[in-house]
Amino acid sequence: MRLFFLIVTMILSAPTFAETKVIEQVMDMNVENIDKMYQFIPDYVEIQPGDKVLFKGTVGSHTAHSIQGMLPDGAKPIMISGSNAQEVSFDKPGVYGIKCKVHHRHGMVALVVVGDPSVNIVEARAAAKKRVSRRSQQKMQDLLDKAEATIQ
Ligand SMILES: [Cu+2]
Repeated sequence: MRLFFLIVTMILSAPTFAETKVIEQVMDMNVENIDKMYQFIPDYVEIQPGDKVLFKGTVGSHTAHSIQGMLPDGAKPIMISGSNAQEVSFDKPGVYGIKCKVHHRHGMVALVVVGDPSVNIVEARAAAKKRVSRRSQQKMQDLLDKAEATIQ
């Protein structure tokens, strides 16, 4: 019984640690449709300000770059290339559009939602229409719809 209370006390007093989610860049040459060949998996994550995303597999011609206009004001653009694993901290709330510079024309885009997406979702949607390639457009708008649905 004493041990039980000790454990409960430990759990209750544990500080809440920032979370790290993983986004992996995947290339699958066995699919028939080129739009499924290059992907960020998952292509949508929700985190809280202060949490991190570990970008894995940004090697070869893969990159992970912010899409211009698709990040909150004052946030540092993401620019990763030639790194097997790189962690990025997301401190400012809002939505962050991410693309692989080489394969975004085959739908290689992702969306990171940090806390409240309403901060910049209208601006991000407008920027996506201009900055996201034609073949990634529907996918990015779907990801933005998903983020928008979480707004209370
Ligand atoms: Cu790529």
